[in-house]
Amino acid sequence: MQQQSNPATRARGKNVVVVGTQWGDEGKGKVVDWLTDHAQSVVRFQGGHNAGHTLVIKGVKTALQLIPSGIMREGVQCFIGNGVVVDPSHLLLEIERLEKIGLEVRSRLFISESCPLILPFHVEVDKAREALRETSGVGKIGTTGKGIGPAYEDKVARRALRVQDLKHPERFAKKLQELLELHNFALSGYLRSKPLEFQPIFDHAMAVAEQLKPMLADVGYRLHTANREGANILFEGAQGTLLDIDHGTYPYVTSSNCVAGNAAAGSGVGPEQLHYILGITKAYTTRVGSGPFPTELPIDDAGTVGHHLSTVGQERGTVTGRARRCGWLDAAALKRSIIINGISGLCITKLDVLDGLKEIKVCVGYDLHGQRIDILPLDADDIAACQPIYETFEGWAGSTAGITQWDALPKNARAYLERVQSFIGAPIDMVSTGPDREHTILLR
Ligand code: 2SA
Ligand code: MG
Repeated sequence: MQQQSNPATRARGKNVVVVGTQWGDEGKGKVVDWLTDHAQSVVRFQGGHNAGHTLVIKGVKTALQLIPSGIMREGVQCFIGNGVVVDPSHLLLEIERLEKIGLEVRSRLFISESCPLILPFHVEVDKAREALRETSGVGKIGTTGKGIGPAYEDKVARRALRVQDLKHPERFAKKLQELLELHNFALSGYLRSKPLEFQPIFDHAMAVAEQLKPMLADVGYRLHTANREGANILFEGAQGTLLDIDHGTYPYVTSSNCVAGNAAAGSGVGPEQLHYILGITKAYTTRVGSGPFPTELPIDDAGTVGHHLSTVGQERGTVTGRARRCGWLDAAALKRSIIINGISGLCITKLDVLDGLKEIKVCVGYDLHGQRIDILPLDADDIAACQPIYETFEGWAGSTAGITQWDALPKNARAYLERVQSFIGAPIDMVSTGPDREHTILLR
């Protein structure tokens, strides 16, 4: 592979979409932050504060949940698109947290008026449903408990309170009353949880509204105008393709479309504005929450590969602190993601976590009820029944941590990446070899 400079990210007016190709936590935050060198606008288009994007800048770690990673760069404008569900209290807390570390946030954060709101009863419903699934034996989804699913349900049912309602106290009160009645009916009934009161929710929302109002904007139009004036836009995906509501391992998914196509619908620009789709892929696989995971390894026993990935990779949820499940890279699942997203190029992250392993395996297909298939099936029960078929590679002795040149990688690391690239049929354009901005190999 040749080291070059990336034309897709450097030309004026060229926009990049960054999406996770696995079950989230691929390292998107770091890559978005790195790419922001060439972008003037960064947009979130789906999900909510269930996302956790960890950035390490000059050794200092910052975790963002709702605000685009671009906020860490001075002068970059950040947008929360209509496809995002917004918990107004959380948003304010996150703004204040960033201001505490000296960042100017309010003058360069723009929030779409059309975002549905997450309100306290959504959180209660989310938690109560998970508890019910557990006691009834259906099994938990393993949600982050942030109210994401119930908020999207209200959106699709056309009864959600939206950010724009914050500007109209009377309208807000009326809609809130109706929505609260509906959810309290479920909470006090089959969900066997405590119903919530109107007044504290209303008063708190109105207090927060005063602070958020100056940041409300027509996001789609602003992006359109900025792009016409030459700005590069970066669309920052959250979660990952295999958690997508339509294309993921349903029902063990999140409630939004995480795929690249939604960057347009979720921010209010046309699909022709998505010029380059960068898929982020961890050099192995992780998943938090329940659901099938063909290449999963046990992580508890010291000396095993699973334990190595979990501990060396520091695989814990950014939002919930949950231990992530770990396993080998599943290239057959990756093949599916590449097709769904229309990936232009991949960035492989956390390669250095594989340093020191004797052998490295890659899943290149499955045995499903005696039949060989080479791409992830669509039905979660079929995925659960898949026996992975592996190719095995020799590991490498040296460290890849912090390497910035392709040729400086150990020979076996290069062979591993080249094989993955040829199997999935998409180019690897970047390799990340550590958490810091500088730990990056650029290949195109
Ligand atoms: P939800 O809360 O309704 O979106 O949960 C539904 C499923 O989606 C998964 N999910 C995630 N998976 C990976 N990373 C996520 N963000 C945090 C992180 C998660 C955390 O970056 O670490 O801290 O635990 C994320 N958000 C949602 C979730 O596990 C369910 O499987
Ligand atoms: Mg994360």
